[in-house]
Amino acid sequence: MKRGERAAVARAVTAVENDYPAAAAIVETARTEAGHALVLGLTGPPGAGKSTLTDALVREFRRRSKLVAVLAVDPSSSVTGGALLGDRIRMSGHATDRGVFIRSHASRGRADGLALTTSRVIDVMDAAGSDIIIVETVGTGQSETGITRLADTSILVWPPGSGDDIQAAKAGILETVDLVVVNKADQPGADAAKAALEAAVSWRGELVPPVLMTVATRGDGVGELAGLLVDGDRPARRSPRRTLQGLRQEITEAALVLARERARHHPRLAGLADAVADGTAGVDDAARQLLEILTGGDDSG
Ligand SMILES: Nc1nc2c(ncn2[C@@H]2O[C@H](COP(=O)(O)OP(=O)(O)OP(=O)(O)O)[C@@H](O)[C@H]2O)c(=O)[nH]1
Ligand SMILES: [Mg+2]
Repeated sequence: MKRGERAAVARAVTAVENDYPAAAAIVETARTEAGHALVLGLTGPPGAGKSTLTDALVREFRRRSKLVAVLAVDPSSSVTGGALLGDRIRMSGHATDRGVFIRSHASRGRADGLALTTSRVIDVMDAAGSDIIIVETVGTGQSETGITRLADTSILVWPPGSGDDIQAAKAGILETVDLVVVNKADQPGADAAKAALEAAVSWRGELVPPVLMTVATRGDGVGELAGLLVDGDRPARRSPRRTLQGLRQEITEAALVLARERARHHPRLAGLADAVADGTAGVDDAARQLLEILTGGDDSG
């Protein structure tokens, strides 16, 4: 997986998605190795052109010799739905490109449309050496903003002619998104949609996201978008992904110190050590018991 061998990465993702026994070790390794990739989150209403834009972006990133992974998150839990999402991207000719890794998976009913497994799969793709990971999710409402927490840069893809829905998005994704793309700019109402979206985010002051126009089917505007994403200045705020990575590491280290400290002075330690010596308890078992006491906050001994 760490060497980016496709079959191994695919197996690792499957293991993590299905919570196979190997998953815990894979997740642990992936977490330790992850942190290099730029994670892009694409979200927006159904049919806005997210998959088409993803496909066009992949082409742009490949021209820049980036290793790309795509994760299409299916909001339904249906297996066929997930497979279809993947097929839609796979059909477009990246299938034989060794520099592109494509997966789709179901979000298994999580309210924010992003399962815990999504973040784990991102870690696996990151650990496998991806330079850029594109995550596609459907949705614009308040409950759909999970992507902005998972991604370094989140992008809202919007089609012309759905002006009324902008009000709904205003209370959700438009509060946090880093970039807005009016796709299908070849269709009527694109300029009006751009203006409406610009108005809807204008209150964000210094953090107003740029609003771009693309025609994903033709690749128009996609080079500019790709350039902004990888070459341009990073958003002013710290990358949430990197922050999360740093936090995890800090917590792991702090927890280790804390556990060692507490265990050393715990009144139950001697008793458990005796039980292990007697053979009435296994080391694993005794350790788990003590950990349960420590994490349960039960210091009574
Ligand atoms: N005219 C035009 N059609 C487009 C453009 N981009 C995408 N489409 C078409 O719009 C339809 C939906 O595109 P998708 O990329 O599947 O949209 P999506 O947002 O991924 O859809 P879901 O994943 O189902 O939510 C397809 O028929 C595309 O060919 C565009 O820029 N212009
Ligand atoms: Mg799609």
